[in-house]
Amino acid sequence: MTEKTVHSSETDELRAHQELSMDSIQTETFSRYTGPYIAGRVAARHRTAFDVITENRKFRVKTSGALLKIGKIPAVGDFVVILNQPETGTRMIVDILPRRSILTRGAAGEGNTEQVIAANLDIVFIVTAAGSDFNPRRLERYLTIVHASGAKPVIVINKSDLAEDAEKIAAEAVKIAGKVPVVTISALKKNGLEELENYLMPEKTVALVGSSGVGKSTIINALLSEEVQDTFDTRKYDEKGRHTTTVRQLFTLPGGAVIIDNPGVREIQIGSAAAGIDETFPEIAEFAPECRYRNCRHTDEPGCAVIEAVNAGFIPKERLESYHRLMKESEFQAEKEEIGLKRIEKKKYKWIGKAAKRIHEDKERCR
Ligand SMILES: Nc1nc2c(ncn2[C@@H]2O[C@H](COP(=O)(O)OP(=O)(O)OP(=O)(O)O)[C@@H](O)[C@H]2O)c(=O)[nH]1
Ligand SMILES: [Mg+2]
Ligand SMILES: [Zn+2]
Repeated sequence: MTEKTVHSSETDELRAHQELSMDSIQTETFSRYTGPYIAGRVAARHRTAFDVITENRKFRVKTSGALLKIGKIPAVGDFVVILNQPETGTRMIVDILPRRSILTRGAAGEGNTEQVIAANLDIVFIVTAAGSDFNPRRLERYLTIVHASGAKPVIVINKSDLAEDAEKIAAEAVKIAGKVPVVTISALKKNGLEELENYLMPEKTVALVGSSGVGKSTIINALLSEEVQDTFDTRKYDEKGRHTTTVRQLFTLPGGAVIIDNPGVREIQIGSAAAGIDETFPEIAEFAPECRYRNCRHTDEPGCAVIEAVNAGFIPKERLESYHRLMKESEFQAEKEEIGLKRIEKKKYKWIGKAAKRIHEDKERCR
């Protein structure tokens, strides 16, 4: 049988800067597979197929029905196992190796499913631009989802060349950053890139997130010293991005780090990332143990140490307000998810009930 009949539509040569870098943990997990299997990493996701980079090729493949049935959908950054049997025309993803982190956000609009941004990240650059994009409240949202993901956030303030007061903006970011590093750069002028390189260690995976037009793809091009990603001139219009990057893409930097470019998003929902909220508001977490009630919500409870700290000027009022907003949002999301699950359960029982009735009727008829 020829290569053409294989179910993966493309057998590309690897795109520049997309060689596979498996980390040692994944290599070990994969070594349990013997037979016609190959390991790879998901470099891009298309509507129904995935680009997977393997040791020396890139394949466009689908996932097995069995994997879909159990609701396992590969994400960019996932290490996957491909069943590769060219002789029978089979080439598909049959397993996803355990993830060490997963970055998700709440879906915009009505749906109540979380959207996976990427998997197996070590560090996430939360990119903002000095100028009108800068917004501490939005940064808090990003910090929440990154803290909840298991990866470490770094706040990157890009376009320092455009702002006279880049220092002042950085100071604003530091105020809400807690222990999270804040780096100021200009990707266009290639200023401060060496500070980013501190985080781009071999075998580490870094993803860039942030609004459209803040310069994520420009940063990738600057780090690769090559125009691998399209960028779009925001200045010609209104400083707002044009959603230039539409597909998540993974690249390997010369030093061995893997970097993932993401499409910019208009608004960032935190989903049910409650786990990340405490870490995003360390000053609130610090006073909370002093509250009279253990499950104090810091709204109007007597003996609330957090409210006292706000009144005494230790915690800015906006921070507590933002905390409340995010808590409410994550609780709402959790509730929605629970209702969704219950509905599915209900449907399932209804179906089982119907099936049982049918069997019973069949039996009656056979008598
Ligand atoms: N002045 C200045 N412009 C920059 C800098 N970095 C990026 N830009 C410009 O900002 C515009 C948008 O950059 P992109 O890299 O396309 O932004 P993006 O974040 O990838 O946007 P999406 O793909 O839409 O999410 C381009 O015109 C870049 O040249 C910078 O440091 N300084
Ligand atoms: Mg882009
Ligand atoms: Zn309290």
